[in-house]
Amino acid sequence: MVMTPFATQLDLIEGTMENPDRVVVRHASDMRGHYKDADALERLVAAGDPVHYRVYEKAVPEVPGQLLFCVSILEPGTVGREYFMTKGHYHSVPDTAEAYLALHGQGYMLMKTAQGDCAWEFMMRGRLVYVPPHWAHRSINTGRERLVSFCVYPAHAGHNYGDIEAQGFPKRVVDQEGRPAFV
Ligand code: S6P
Ligand code: ZN
Repeated sequence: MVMTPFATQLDLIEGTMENPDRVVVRHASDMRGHYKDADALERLVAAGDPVHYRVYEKAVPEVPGQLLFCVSILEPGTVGREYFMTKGHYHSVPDTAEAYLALHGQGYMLMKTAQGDCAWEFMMRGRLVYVPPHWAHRSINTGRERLVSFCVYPAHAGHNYGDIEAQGFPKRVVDQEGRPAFV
């Protein structure tokens, strides 16, 4: 049976999707273990546990040949000196790539491989970051406004968060006198 074509409407500045099938909302409390300054994160949780990021998706069958796409909004802010970021993940099917188109705000895509390579790419409106297969990826908002991006990836890719929870990334991105520094 063939699938029926569909369309959806995105707001490229707000980073929202009309009639999403899934909305992932991650609060500060969902980010435990990811920031160096755990006490600063707990202060943020106690002060109201604000939303860190939201991801809007349409559901498609998660099988080879299909594409999943999403629009996401990462709020600005810092935990200690570290900029707000996503958890980050490898794909469960490691040989699957992902393309990220930045729509609003400024930040970085931080990437790493299991072999110890580390790379980052700047994100601003109109910049497309290509995350090749086998690279874990995390987005980081280093600006003062929301970082909004659109992503697309093979629908069977899946998410592997465990390896990042266990090992983190080789670099942290911190505010040094108002500018992002990779430490
Ligand atoms: C999925 C894609 C994005 C992220 C989203 C949130 O492969 O990379 O949809 O899921 O940016 O990040 P994370 O690390 O919490 O899934
Ligand atoms: Zn991904």
